[in-house]
Amino acid sequence: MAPYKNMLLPRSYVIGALVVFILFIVGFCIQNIDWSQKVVEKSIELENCERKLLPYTANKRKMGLNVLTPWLAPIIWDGIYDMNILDNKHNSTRIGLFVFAVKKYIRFLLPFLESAERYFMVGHKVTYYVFTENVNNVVKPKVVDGRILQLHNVVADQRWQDVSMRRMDTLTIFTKEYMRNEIDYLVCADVDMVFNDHVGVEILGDLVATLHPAFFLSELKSFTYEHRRISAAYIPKGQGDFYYAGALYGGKVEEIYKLSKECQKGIMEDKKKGIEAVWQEESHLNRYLVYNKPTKVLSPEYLWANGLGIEEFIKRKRFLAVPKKNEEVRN
Ligand code: 4GW
Ligand code: MN
Repeated sequence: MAPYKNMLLPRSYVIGALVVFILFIVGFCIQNIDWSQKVVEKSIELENCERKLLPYTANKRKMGLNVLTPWLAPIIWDGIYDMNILDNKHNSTRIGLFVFAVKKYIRFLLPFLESAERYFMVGHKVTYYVFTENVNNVVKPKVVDGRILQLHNVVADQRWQDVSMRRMDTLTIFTKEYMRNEIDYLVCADVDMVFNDHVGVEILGDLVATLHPAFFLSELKSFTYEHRRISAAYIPKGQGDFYYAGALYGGKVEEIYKLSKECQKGIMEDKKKGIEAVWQEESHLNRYLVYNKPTKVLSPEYLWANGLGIEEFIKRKRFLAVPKKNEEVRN
């Protein structure tokens, strides 16, 4: 055995030297590759793609254009799902749509509901949960068979910020028990919107949030999170993934119960201190979603406002803000 052992030593030297030599050559080649040229080539390659590569900023592709979050939740863009499969999967799913139309915002309700009849969860079991301060004044739309319109009374708060935030309190109450017997998923929306294209069961998930149209191409540092430590909505600088909108989110009833309970708790804690988060319940929602990651994220196709975001990437404007004049809506 001894002679073999002696022979192995020089052979491993030779192999070692070879490896070093190869690494040297590879290193030399890599050094000579023009990486910026590679990016250009990739862009040309992708020229015929529907969503082109954005110019690189700090060498990072814009997060909002991805189809997966870093924690592997899908980001829903047109074309990434198969409607037939999903419609079949959800053939007995019951879906709720929660909306507030208080004071002057009652004017948005009819167009909102009529457009929902046309585009929202068509062919599925839908219950509308409408909250207003005077249910007798509501002009009801014609609702297709299998869909239910429920009108509920709610206090009309004086300050608009409180009207908007009251949605969290109301959600807590209704998702705790009442809604559990009636629906599987709940979608919560602003009323100053119209459905403008298909919005179906592809948006359903345990916990679903929507990318805010003004921030889906922005860097983390420009998100308008609540950064004051004193607020319950506080998000430390450098933390967070996306800036989500308060105008559309949803999930399983149990998940919306947990979400609204936590946000409502934060709103009340702030009130006791005499403060209010910078974007009211949207700030609390964003904080919740930093620590409870959504299982599905909706692209801004599902929440668009003309003139607010960069349109280049938006193929379908499915849920569209209705332009409003201050004097028409201010209470
Ligand atoms: C300013 O005078 C107001 S009034 C701001 C909100 C107001 C308001 C909001 C209201 O008087 N009645 C009302 O039902 N809301 C609800 O809160 C409604 O569902 C509305 O879509 C939601 C959020 O308010 P917003 O749509 O005005 O918020 P942004 O401007 O962020 O879309
Ligand atoms: Mn709105």
